[in-house]
Amino acid sequence: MDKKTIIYVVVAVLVVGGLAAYVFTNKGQINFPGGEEVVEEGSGTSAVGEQTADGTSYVTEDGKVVNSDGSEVDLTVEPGSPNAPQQSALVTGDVPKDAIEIGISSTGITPNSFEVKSGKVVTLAVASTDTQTHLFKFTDPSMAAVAIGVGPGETRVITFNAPKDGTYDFVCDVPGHSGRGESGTMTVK
Ligand SMILES: [Cu+2]
Repeated sequence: MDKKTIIYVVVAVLVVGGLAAYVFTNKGQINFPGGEEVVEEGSGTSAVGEQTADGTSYVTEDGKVVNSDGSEVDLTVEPGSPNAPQQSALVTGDVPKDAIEIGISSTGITPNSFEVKSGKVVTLAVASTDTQTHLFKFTDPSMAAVAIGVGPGETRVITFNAPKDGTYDFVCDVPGHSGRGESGTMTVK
């Protein structure tokens, strides 16, 4: 090989090698359409926040309970309506670690009083601890949306921001149940 041929070979190797390196490096940077953010439905997290249990409303990073569109839940609307805090699916394993556990049976609601801080995220895990269906709800219209229905032995969860300071009575709304002692009071300070 003369000098000229050697130069051609060296240049050719550099060009091919450079091209290969370029293709190889860019392979890992291909942007797939719509691949910026993956939101798995029912996974407990979304762009707006995290669920305390499967099916509940979301809690934002700054501690606001919101719906999937990011708007704050309304505690005065019909329970189960789109703007209400949503009750969870049936809880079969552990309840969320910060939940206040409330058991309802024909002998009453346990505990029948608890205290929370105004504005703070409150998670109630309501269970029927006997063989009956129970319906936990607050009597004050300002808390009308916070309600949970549970069949025999079932547990469900609901999460909301505690209302303004005051005392809020709750009952089991199944006819005849509050009269036999299924009632209690939430104190907000
Ligand atoms: Cu009841």
